[in-house]
Amino acid sequence: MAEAAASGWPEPVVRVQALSESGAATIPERYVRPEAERPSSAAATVDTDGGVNIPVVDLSSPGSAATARAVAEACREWGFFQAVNHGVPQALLRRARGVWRGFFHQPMEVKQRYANSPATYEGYGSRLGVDKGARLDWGDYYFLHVRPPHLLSYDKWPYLPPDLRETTEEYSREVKGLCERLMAAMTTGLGVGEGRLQAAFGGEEGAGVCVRVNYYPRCPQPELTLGLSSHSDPGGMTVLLVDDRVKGLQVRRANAWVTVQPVCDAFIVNVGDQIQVLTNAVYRSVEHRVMVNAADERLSIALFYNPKSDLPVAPLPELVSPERPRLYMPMSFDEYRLYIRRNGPRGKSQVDRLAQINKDDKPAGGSDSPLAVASDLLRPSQPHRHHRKDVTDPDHPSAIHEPRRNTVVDKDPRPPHRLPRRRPRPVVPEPPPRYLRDPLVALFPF
Ligand SMILES: O=C(O)CCC(=O)C(=O)O
Repeated sequence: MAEAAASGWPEPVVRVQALSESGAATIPERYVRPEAERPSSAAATVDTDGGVNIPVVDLSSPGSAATARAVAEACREWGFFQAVNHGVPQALLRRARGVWRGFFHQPMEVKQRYANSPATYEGYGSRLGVDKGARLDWGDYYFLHVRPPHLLSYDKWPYLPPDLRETTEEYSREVKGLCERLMAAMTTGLGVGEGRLQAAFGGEEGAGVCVRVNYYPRCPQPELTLGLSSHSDPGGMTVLLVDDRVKGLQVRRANAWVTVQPVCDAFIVNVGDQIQVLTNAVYRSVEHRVMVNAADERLSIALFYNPKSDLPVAPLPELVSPERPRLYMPMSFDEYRLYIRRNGPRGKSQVDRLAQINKDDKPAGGSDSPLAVASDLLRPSQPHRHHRKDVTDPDHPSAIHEPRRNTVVDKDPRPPHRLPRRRPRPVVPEPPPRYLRDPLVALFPF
């Protein structure tokens, strides 16, 4: 316990791989999901054997109008697609999978040298979030930063297997290049000026890159648990390399979960919350989750491509119109991550909640600065006073275009001359934003 407390976790960390290798026939209670969240629940599962799958997009001519159209359609309709002919060498994909499988197959004491803590999340981990007694996912992971350069620290990268660092570096460089090509295609597909999305990320140099390698050991009761709970990705875009042989990823489609059938050596690309905000919800981040199974372990490598963390992110003005009003306040990725960390992964409710807040009145104090919104949003365990509890339905975007509600003053039945006068508010200097004081936020594992 002393060891766990020193590492910053609220309780001793249990490696899922160790549970799996113990040979127990049942999983501990903490991994059992509530009935409605289980893979076996009544929510329909559409298996790809039935022919439904996320779109497949050929990137062999990444700069062409046809590619831009296909990428845009997939981002609008699904928020997900599989990219083939993406330009990242197959041999590198196999090496990347190989070195990381090699890492997880080392003896536990070797991996434990890289045990992570919630202070940075970098390293070998088995849980996301620090809520004591939280329900846990059936998976271990390795998280590391690649960009910006000041966050890269090779001593947090495993030095065994011997070619892991070099391979991971090459892999991240290549996939970052792919992200830049995808950003260009997404921008053309939106019909906005060249480079607009990339500029909103702080340019190619400003964008952040981090990698999470997910390792899902075999599970004796896969019908009761999840490898990764349902979530949308908070960052910009995710490029995921999955296991070719073992299925597991499920994508939300209306009220069903579509099990993705991986195409050999393709990447799975998905829109994150930041691109949803920038595009004023033209492109949509979509909930997904991971199933585990009893027969096979599974490994996936997620590269998260994020906006520069202190830039305000807001809908591009050219995507805002009277017919499609601005859905989101400006908020930096740092502020947003802090919000997520406080609230924990909750499907898609966070980004939809931001839209709701913008639709309602401005925060108390009359300011619509990002900090005012963020600090109001982030106040722990106090619902936003302007926020309706119901979240918008991600599958019915028109639901988020209702007219603004009237303010309390507008509803006052008395004639205008009898309205009480508002006293000017005293000017109180703002304290430094909480996210700047919180050592965890800049390093949350996305
Ligand atoms: O392992 C997978 O297929 C998905 C991983 C994922 O969603 C993530 O790392 O955010």
